[in-house]
Amino acid sequence: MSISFSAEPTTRHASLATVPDVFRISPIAAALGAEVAGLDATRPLPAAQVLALKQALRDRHVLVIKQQRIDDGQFERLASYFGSVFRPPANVPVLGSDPYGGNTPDIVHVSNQAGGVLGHDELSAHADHHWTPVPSAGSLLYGIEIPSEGGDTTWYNLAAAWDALDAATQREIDQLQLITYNPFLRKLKPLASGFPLYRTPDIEPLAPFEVHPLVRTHPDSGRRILHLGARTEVEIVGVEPQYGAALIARLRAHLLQPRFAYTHRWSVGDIVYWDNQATLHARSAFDNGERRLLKRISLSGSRPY
Ligand SMILES: O=C(O)CCC(=O)C(=O)O
Ligand SMILES: [Fe+2]
Repeated sequence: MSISFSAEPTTRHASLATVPDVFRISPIAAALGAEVAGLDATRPLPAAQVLALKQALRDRHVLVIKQQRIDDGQFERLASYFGSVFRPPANVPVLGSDPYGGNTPDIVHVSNQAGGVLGHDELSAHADHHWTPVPSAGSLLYGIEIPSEGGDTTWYNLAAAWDALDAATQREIDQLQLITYNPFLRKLKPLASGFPLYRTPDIEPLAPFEVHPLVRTHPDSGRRILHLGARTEVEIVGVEPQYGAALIARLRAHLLQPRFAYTHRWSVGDIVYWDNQATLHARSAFDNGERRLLKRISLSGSRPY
């Protein structure tokens, strides 16, 4: 797929201040991802560009929009072409909630600096707001300060992970219901044993929680998606705990394979827009002596089915 709106050659090595004047979307040579050049988010987007971006997101799940320099209002306008800002229920804490519940800023500063969230440690693969009643459709991260090494973000293609399962496993899990417990609630109620990967009967369930299908249907493409985070506390509804824990461990080992992944090395000015319904993302650690700042907007979604 290559979508181009002009026969002009792409401007290469443009400085951050100049955006190449040819809009182009090119797939990245990986299991997911496409690079977007020639988009100018300082201005309203032409209809053809918005439609091309939506189609590319559906097909490639992750869009890397290069060479942007925008203010918060322009960032919010860009995000609003794709939906409204995600707002959690007041009793469901999420990233950036203050203090863990209610009041979540529309733009969250993901940074190891004062006022930022998520520090500098590695983050395991997750989908933003997976544990809420109506999870987020997608998120946008805008890279402003980037360390010289580390802090790379890896996305995993959960549609490809489902497709690659053997037919017997697909049949086994197709109708299962999953609870993904809220890790921000777990932080408020820590266990001596740390963060469990599977809730067993000896652990009191965190509330509120929501039941969603383990295999969801993508609302735009209709594709089946293995809707499971890498390390979040989960429970399959109505199955024997030992069986459930073993099945989840097997599915996690499957979906975290490099063949389903794309790792992004950030440049200042990148905006990555990804589909939380079809992907997980993880981050590598970086040196806390270096600065890292990305601004994030999450978009509201719909109930998984
Ligand atoms: O820091 C990153 O690269 C990703 C952080 C993250 O998980 C998020 O912003 O949703
Ligand atoms: Fe995230």
